[in-house]
Amino acid sequence: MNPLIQNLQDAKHTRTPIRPFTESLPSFSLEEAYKLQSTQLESDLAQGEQQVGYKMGLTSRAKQKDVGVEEPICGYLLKSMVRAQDGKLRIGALIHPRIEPEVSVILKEDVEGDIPLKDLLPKIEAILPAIEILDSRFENYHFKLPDVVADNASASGFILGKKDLKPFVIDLRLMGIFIRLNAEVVESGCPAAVLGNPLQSVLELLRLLQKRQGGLKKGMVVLTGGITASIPLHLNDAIEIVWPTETFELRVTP
Ligand code: OOG
Ligand code: MG
Repeated sequence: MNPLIQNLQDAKHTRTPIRPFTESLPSFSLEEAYKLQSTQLESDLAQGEQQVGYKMGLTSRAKQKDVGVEEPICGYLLKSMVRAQDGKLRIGALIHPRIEPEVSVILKEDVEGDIPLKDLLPKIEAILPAIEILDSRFENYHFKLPDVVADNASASGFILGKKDLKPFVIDLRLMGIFIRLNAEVVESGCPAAVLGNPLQSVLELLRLLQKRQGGLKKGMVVLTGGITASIPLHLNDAIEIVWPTETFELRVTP
């Protein structure tokens, strides 16, 4: 196995974060990083995993400032990353998890290429509020662009909401949200923070995938990127993420 992939897997399984690759390999490039990401996806699939979609990352200023990286990236989502909305956020197997509110888009048809928004709209099955659970395999979330791409954009898990926002698509950009952590409001924002409109993030993903002769398949989920800065999780934290249409209430457990 590629030694960098081995390092990432060891970090995950031993819950011990590692130093960014670019520290010892300054020439490690974004292109190599995406190749490494594809190799990991292939090996996950070979081990019986199923790909359920893609995630976009670093699509808002808040998130770019979070980690000091200024360009959108993508990663893949596996079936094993799906978490039920059962009121619990289990972090026992994770290194240093964080969560962030996102808009997710579910597709009802295959779609690919550099297309305008009006061509994407009829291919959307649903738009659901979502929570992404991040768990960088790098110490303190310190990394450069190629590191985080090789680490599948810090992907660890996600929870999908229940109420379709598609009927509100005109106002999607303005659907304000806030986050309460242990009864205190710690973040607020609206989906416009993501590239002006989170649906633009899907178009950006399609352009990124086109470079690798790929596209999106019917039924796939796209996480469009964190709307606010992410929130580090600690045992017993009580978290509420409030959307106009639904509230996620979560307790952090082992
Ligand atoms: C990188 C992943 C970024 C987002 O939504 O911007 C991301 C990180 O913050 O560790 O998922
Ligand atoms: Mg995210």
